[in-house]
Amino acid sequence: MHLFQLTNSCTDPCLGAIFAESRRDTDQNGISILLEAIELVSILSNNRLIFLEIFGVAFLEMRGTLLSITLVALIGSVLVSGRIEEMPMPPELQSCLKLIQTKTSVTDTVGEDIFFTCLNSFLSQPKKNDIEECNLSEKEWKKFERLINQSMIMVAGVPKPRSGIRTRQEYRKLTDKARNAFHKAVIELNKSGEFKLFACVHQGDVLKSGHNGTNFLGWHRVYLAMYEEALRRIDPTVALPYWDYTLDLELEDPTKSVVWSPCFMGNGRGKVNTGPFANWATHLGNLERNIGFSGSLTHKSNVSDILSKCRTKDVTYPGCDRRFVIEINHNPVHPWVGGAMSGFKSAAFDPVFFLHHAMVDYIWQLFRDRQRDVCYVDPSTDYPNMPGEKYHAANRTMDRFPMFKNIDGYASYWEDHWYKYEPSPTCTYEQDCGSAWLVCQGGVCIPKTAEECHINVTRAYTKAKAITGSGNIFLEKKPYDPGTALITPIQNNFFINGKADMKLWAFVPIQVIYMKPTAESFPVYRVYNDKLDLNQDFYNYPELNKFIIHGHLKEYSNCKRNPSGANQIILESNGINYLGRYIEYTITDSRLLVGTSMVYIGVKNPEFENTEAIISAHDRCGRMCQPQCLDRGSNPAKYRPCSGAIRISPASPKMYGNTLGDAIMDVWHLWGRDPGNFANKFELVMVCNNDGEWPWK
Ligand SMILES: [Cu+2]
Repeated sequence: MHLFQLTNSCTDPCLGAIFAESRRDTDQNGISILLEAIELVSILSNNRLIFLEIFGVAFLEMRGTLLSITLVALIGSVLVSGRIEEMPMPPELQSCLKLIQTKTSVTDTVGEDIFFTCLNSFLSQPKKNDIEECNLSEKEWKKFERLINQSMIMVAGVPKPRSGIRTRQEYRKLTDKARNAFHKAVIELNKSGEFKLFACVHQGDVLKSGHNGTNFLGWHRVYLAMYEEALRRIDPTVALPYWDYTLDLELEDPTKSVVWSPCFMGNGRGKVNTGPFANWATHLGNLERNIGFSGSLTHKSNVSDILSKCRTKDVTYPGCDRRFVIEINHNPVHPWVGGAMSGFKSAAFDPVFFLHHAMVDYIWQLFRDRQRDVCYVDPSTDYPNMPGEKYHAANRTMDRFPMFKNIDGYASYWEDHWYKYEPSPTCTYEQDCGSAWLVCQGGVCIPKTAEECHINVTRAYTKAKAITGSGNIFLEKKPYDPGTALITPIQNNFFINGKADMKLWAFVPIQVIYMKPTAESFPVYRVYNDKLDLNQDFYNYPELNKFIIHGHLKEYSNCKRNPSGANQIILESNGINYLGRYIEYTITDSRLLVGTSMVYIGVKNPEFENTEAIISAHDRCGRMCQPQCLDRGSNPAKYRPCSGAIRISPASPKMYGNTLGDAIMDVWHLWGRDPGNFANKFELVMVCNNDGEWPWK
């Protein structure tokens, strides 16, 4: 049943306005219910926000007979109790956010990174019905263990790879032939079912013992070496490439990188349907990505920060300063790729996972080389213990690799006998990047864009090199088009508890209120007496300046601004009592001091069981917005900071729609084609004001 709310915010009583609405809903059994608003009850109070609740007669149309069943007439007080309730932040998430808060602040660390780190460790906790896990049989796990044992030979107590040592190169440095061979091996691995086994290893206890601590580096090192060995059983010429995304950040828009083309990883947005891994699936459905909406790629400066340290304790979680922690630098790459990569339990189902982690391992290797050569520290024994943390203990058996202890991941035999790294490409004026896919510009290697995948890049490069001795000359950088970064909508996977179906979802309207970020100004001016006043941009009125909040929130270094003023606020819902994630964005106007916009965010439909979810929001620069909840009983409506965790029940009045269309119609009371007032009934508002305050107290 629908209830109707009217807002009367006029100073003059404007009670004449009567909105009625009639619509047809179809319930679960296919019985169509005609709801008609027949009466309007109004309350008037001076200069106050007034809600008029219209309650109708519901006619149940059944077998052709109209049966009048109910007349409900509830006259609400100013703000009736809604079906969305504020919840406290789940304690595990709260304590993680608190812990980080003591170590850093949102002026030093990008808020989204902090939230992502804590949210993922919270969502990775084993739950009672963990359908997100692979659920492999004992037989399959035995097979995996056999594969691992077959991967190595013990020589005088030292494990060595059966296929011998190899060299890992940057992904773009592979020749076309080598790259195709690598792709082919991954495809074969998938066909044999082994890829799935590997992807499923990155679940369960591994999420605890292989993340948020010292063992992160070692565990993933062993994991990658074994994965690489599995590829080499298929093709012994193959080595695992690393994806050096610091190169992609040299592009104005890293989402344009050739990595996201059919020549490399396939498309970066929506269902992966181009390239070598087209139409792949995860254990939960289609392989999907949404590159560039959330998170960030690690910048060269992050790498040099890490390399300024000598001891493992400074570069492993929790670390004294988060900037230097390799794991924390690695985290935002996951949501940057999005889709499967953004959930730790599904991440390894995207083949790019292994290239990302090879990069992480490469950075660690650079750190280890420096430890030995500059700091005189032995990296194989510099294993900090985390007091009170048993999963990361040096002598604990390594999860899924029982022949190793955690500390064995730090042993030097990996770099001595298993693999080496070819340094990431660099260039000079005379010497190009050594790859047809990289352009030398000002001594920096910049990747080509996805568009160039269609051109025979390699042939042109070889030709140019034959003539000039360097492939540099024909290489032009594409101008950055800031407009395009905003235009692709997000494809959600609509998974709830392992099943993808729109019918399982409901949509909650959320209001976003944003304030102008301090640094924005636009080249438009006021005119007086035929003269442009160049002192102040048109949108910056001095009388408004006092309202601008100078919070100096830390933002991503590669954060780009659109000269039109169009900005994006990205909202996310993550299930607490169900498994499901939904992302949506809204376009905001950063020319204005303050503005508002609306987002309809998907959550599990609460029809059968109350829905509990965490709603969070951030802008493209990674600055978090403050969730604010409606203060019940306030008049006019007041909002106060809250956790963003909400419980949604189907109780009256319903604050969500079963479809996006329903949700829009609930907010906007359309009279024919004319939009009516929107009912002021947002239970949750996201305030993005850059005030420098921590959103979670
Ligand atoms: Cu991992």
